[in-house]
Amino acid sequence: MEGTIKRHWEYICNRNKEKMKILGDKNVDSKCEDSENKFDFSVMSYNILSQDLLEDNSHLYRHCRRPVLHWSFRFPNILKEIKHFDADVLCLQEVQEDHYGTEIRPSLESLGYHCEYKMRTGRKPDGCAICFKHSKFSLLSVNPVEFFRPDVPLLDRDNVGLVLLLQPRIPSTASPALCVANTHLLYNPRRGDIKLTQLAMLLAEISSVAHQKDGSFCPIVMCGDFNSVPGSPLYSFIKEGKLNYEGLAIGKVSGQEQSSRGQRILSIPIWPPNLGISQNCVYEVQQVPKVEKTDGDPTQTQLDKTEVLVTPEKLSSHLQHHFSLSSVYSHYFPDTGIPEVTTCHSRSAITVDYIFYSAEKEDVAEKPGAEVALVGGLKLLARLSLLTEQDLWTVNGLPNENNSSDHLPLLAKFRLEL
Ligand code: KL2
Repeated sequence: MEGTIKRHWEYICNRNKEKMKILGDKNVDSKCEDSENKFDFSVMSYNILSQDLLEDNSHLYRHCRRPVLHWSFRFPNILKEIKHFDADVLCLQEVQEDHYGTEIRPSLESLGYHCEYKMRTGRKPDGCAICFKHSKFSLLSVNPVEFFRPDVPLLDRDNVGLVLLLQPRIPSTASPALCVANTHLLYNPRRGDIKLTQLAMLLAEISSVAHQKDGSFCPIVMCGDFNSVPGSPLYSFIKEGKLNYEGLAIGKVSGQEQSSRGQRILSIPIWPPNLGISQNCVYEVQQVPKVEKTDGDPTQTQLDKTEVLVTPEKLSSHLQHHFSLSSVYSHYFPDTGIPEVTTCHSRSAITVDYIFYSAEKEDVAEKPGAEVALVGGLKLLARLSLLTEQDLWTVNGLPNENNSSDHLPLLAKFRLEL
């Protein structure tokens, strides 16, 4: 019998417990640990492998026993997994529209989820869904992002993102909102130029959605299949908040492929000005800021929202973003250095899926020089361990009898301290 493969919860020890205690002594009493002052929630990111894509790329699944590839076999397994892990927020990719309407959405609704969906543009009828437990959150806004732009020749691909603003349901305490983003970036390993631009568009939308009245950002969780590997320039850009892409070959951006022979290097800038997104990954607004009346408070002269003044673009090969994002996973097993994998089929076994989050300040390493804005922080409490490629081949790779996608679900438990 084909075995199931054990994944366990890794509880993240709090390196800063002592620091927290001191803070706690000063600011709050021991009630710090009480439920009134924190909001815990869990997030799953899962590429569920759309049946159309499975059939279009059937050469990737020749190692699989035929019956495990049928949707009628796969969906009950996927649903069982979702039900078992019972995450408060689901970020699903490769959600096929017909299956979403007839099975996925109704099933998730009966499990207590509210579901939002953004279908890819063009002919491929799959997309990204974000579903959340009614009991944990209410919906503040739904913000779909289309990466296809008829006026920007570079952006001729049909990938999408979805950004929700959620209000944690907390009795009698004010809580900031939570911004949850989900995406599935372009697969094509050679087109790092498009992938980076898609990412910049998602970050711009997150900036605009997560932006709060006081100029800071609410806590952010950004999930998805980024079709980029750990340590790649695209990945480093997310984590570091900056990237100098001078001289970088477009096929090197995502790290999926080794050879960059004969490849173009990224142009400077990567995307044209008419996209309306700055090199800092925020929306540009083609207007001068309103200067406050003469008696105005000087701090009020800042621009509304995340709008920035359009200055003549310096031809600089530097990208930035304003968030300080950490990855739930560390991508290598600490004892052996063996890579974790999130997807495994006959062509590759790599990490391409991530849960990024805005970590609370104590968790963030000092980043001198980085222009990081004030972002609401989350504490990572736990994650569901990933597996090695070798682990997965002991159960015949993916999909198999029990794991019905070619990706594994990623899961994290977070705490929002109030
Ligand atoms: O890598 V993925 O699988 O995140 O699991 O994202 C894409 C690929 C997904 C959506 O485009 O379809 C898969 N070779 C391998 N996989 C492909 C190919 C391809 N040529 N085209 C699409 N996908």
